[in-house]
Amino acid sequence: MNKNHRQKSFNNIFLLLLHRFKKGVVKLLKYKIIIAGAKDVGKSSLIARFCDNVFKEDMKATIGVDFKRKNMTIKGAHNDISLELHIWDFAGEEKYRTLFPAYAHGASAAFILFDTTRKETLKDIDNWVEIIDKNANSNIVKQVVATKIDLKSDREVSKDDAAEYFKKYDWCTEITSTSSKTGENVEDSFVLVVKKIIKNNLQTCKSCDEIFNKKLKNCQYCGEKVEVRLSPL
Ligand SMILES: Nc1nc2c(ncn2[C@@H]2O[C@H](COP(=O)(O)OP(=O)(O)O)[C@@H](O)[C@H]2O)c(=O)[nH]1
Ligand SMILES: [Mg+2]
Repeated sequence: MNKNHRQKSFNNIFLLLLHRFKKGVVKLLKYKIIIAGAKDVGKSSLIARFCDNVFKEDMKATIGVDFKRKNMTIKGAHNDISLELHIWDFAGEEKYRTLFPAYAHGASAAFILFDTTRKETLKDIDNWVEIIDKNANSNIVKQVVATKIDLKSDREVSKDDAAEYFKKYDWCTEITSTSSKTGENVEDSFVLVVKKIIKNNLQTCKSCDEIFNKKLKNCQYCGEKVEVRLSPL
């Protein structure tokens, strides 16, 4: 064995050990999530509650586009699955509408918000769904969120009204209801959506248990051919 060969074998053994050592340890996968909905429905407040666990009565209006990062770990069947979420906030104002397509581009999930205290905010949703369907990944997760449920006496849209309005969308099987003020159901809504992102985008290798992109036909870690796609959850 010459020096080069020895070095190569050493490198391979090192990589193998590194891979063994890393098994079961989380990998960071990055996904873009957008928050859509009319002005003042509570987009920025939902992000602030989820990312920083804060709520402001006098939340400043978003100008153009804003962006936050948040790491999240979901317990999978074999591994913990760690994700870095890139959460994009948007000003719901008409004057920024030309930016919508670029905003939706490359997103893996969209939260689509309406305000339970203002019936007219439902109408904006149809506009958003059209923009998202035209510009985002075809397997994007779309999640309708009913906001501000702490304002019980101001409520204009009941659960039944919302279910009736959204039944035209076959993807809309469940609507989540949140309060960014109390924090009710905020984290759970993100967990729900992130699990759907995982199901849509990732698979587990039956041979080495590693998690990798669903589009691949062979495991990117051990090379095993994919016969049946296994969900990481
Ligand atoms: N009571 C209550 N107020 C909320 C809630 N979410 C947002 N708000 C208020 O609604 C207003 C608009 O919220 P904001 O997040 O700026 O809406 P955006 O324009 O969609 O980003 C602000 O005054 C917030 O404090 C909520 O869950 N409960
Ligand atoms: Mg905002």
